[in-house]
Amino acid sequence: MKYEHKAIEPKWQEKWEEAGVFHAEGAESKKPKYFALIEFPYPSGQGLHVGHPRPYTALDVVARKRRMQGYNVLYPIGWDAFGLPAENYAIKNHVHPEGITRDNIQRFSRQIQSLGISFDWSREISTIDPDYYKWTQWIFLQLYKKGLAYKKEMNVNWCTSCKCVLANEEVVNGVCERCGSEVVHKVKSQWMLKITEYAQRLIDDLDLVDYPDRVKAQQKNWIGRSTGAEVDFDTSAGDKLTVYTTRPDTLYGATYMVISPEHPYIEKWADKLSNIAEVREYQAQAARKSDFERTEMAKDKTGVKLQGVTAVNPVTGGEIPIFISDYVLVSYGTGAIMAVPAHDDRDWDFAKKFGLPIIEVVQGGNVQEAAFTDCETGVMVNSGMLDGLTVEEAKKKITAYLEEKGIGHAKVNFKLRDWVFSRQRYWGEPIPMVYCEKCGWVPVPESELPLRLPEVESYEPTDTGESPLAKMTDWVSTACPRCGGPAQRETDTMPQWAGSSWYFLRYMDPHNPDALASKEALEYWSPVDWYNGGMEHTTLHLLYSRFWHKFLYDIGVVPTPEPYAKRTSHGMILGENGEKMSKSRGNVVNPDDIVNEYGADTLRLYEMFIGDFEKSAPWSNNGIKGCRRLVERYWNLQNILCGETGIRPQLEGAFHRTMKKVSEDTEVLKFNTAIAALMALMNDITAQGSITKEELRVFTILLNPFAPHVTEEVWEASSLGQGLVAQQPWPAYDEEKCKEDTLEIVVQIKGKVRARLNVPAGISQEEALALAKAEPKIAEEIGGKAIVKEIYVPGKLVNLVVR
Ligand code: ANZ
Ligand code: ZN
Repeated sequence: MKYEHKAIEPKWQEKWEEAGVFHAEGAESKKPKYFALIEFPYPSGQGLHVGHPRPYTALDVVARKRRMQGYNVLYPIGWDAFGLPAENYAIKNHVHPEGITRDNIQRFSRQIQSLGISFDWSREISTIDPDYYKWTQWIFLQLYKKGLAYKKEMNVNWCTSCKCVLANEEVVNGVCERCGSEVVHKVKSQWMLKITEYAQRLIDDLDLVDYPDRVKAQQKNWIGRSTGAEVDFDTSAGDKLTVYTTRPDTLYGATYMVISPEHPYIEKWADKLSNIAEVREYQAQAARKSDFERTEMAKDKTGVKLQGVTAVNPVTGGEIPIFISDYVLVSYGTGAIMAVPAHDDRDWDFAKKFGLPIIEVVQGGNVQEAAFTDCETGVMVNSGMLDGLTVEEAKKKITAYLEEKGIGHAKVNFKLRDWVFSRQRYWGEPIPMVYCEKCGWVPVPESELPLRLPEVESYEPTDTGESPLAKMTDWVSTACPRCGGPAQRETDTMPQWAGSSWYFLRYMDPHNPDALASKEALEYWSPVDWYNGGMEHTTLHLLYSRFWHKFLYDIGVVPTPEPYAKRTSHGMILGENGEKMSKSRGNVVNPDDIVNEYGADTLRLYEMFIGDFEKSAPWSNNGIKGCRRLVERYWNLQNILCGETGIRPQLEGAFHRTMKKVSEDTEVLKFNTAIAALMALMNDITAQGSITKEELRVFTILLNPFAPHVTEEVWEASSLGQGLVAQQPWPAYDEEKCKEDTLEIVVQIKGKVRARLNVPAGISQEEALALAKAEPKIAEEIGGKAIVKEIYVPGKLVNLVVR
């Protein structure tokens, strides 16, 4: 019998689908549930990439194993199908983005199906289906009703190439996360979602979930909670200028103030400022820079002193100057700071450049560090009532003082900003809002959802930043749902992150016309038990979807405060040369070619064997061949079936150890070592020259989650049992039988017994000598002495002769 993957693989894929073995049972199931989730793909024009199957296969191994362990498993697939690439392609080629997207979905489906992933295809969803986005729009309306969606003139990030607004999370190192183009500021009226209202809970509830530390840390960092105080400074203009500081203890050292170039007081004070022209010129310069340029990149501080308005330090009573400088951002704190050049680097640089006084107010200890941690060691000096106090004490005392005087109060601040939720593009969910001159913004009635995307002639984004939908006058003009008068539809659409913020809920009950999912389904399936996805989504998708989920929890739609009980992340698969796979580098491996030449089982094994799951790993054709050999060796076991029964004593230990290893390693992302254990067991079996039916049966079940097709074929051909391998119970190992056979060896020094060691039975001479020398008692005896002779009597004795 020859191993023919091309015949075997499609055969079993069809059988599984026919029998519906991977279809999850409904919420009425009596089994315990298990919900395994991968990030649903964007169906790009490039098709599947060898990077995609890595997480899919990993959770497929888990999902298949869970079914064998008796769980009702939900392992679904769908499409995150709105998005710019299809829209850009459509514009260029004058076709409809939906057509292209549907074609891409078909291609992706076929490719994924060829891998034998046990997805429940009966629950497939797509964010572009009106039946789906009806509920995306519904969630938006609930947010609106609770005051968590609002429209506001905003200084927003504008991608010069995508011609649309970006959320802060989409600006990475100062450029567009998607296309790498320059990001500038633009003032636009935007729909915003109040994610900031959930900032504290998004931090606190990380305690409820099992996420890698690096993911938790990145989320906390992004949310950026800090504690300090707001302090009011009197100004000669009569207005109070309020600052946010994390170091109120340093107030005596505040020798000048800085406000951001966009601070509203500049307009207010315009006629008091003798150098207003210079100030305006500086404002214009700053507007052309991104936040990134203004903060991370600005080594050389710039600014203009306001001539005509000064401030008063509230504790020293001293008059201090006010500057505008672009290192102070309008969007953080109050957009104004008290500058303490002795203890803040940025203020120090600025003070040096502008010749401003520097007063030290903390001595000893690392003050810079104290700004970021709460462990403070310094002592206050030159600080009046605070002198002699530690930083910690001084913070408390000054805050109490400010509160008592009514000129300040303790304050918690977050770096997190509200989520800019509108895009001036066609290919997204229409925002279901109508503007009426009389009534203002009015929501589209829920009974009219979905609000469908109309067909348009041209998808071209406009340079003015208006959505292409704005040109569709007959769609835009409508009647006000409240007063019936003439009104206009919102023409911006939702960002790509909308549909993916709740998709996992739809899988629980994908065809429900009356709710995003039924109460029963939500109760039964929530939360997702294991979610694997990319690190790049930590501050985007993962944060956004946690926010939506918390909101849905608050309004009683979902039963748990957190959507995902456990999150893991995979590393990338690189090209053979160790570089990121890309067309331009010519190092792309197409999974179709691998499936064609070696088979899906080999590809799956290789994806899991390639290295530490959490790290990136370069593709290797030799590695693929090694995995193909494992499949063939397994296939050939059928030829050495013998008449004996059960697991033979000489293999019992090896079998139980492998069962344990595969069971345990697949729970902790060590898929590679699980496969290595199967390879080792294969060696033990072939060394016997034969295999019993029971041995082949157990081996087949253990290998099945990794290589599902070939195992089904061997199971059937060798009549190893009833039904499908996929329906067998997962083998239980016996802890007692996992124990390795050990021997006692005697360790002598110059012929005298000095220690006895328990070692594995099959130990080699090198290992025995190394273990003997590492034994503490022996190591001590040897001390610095030279070993002149080493004798090893296999399985019995080590003798070391020292001088
Ligand atoms: C006085 C001071 C003294 C400060 C000192 C720091 C150290 P985090 O920790 O990131 O929250 N700041 C406040 N608002 C700002 C803005 N809009 N743009 C730029 N910087 C701003 O940072 C808070 C600190 O950053 C605040 O505390 C303020 O400087 C500055 F030894 O006030 B500090
Ligand atoms: Zn109206």
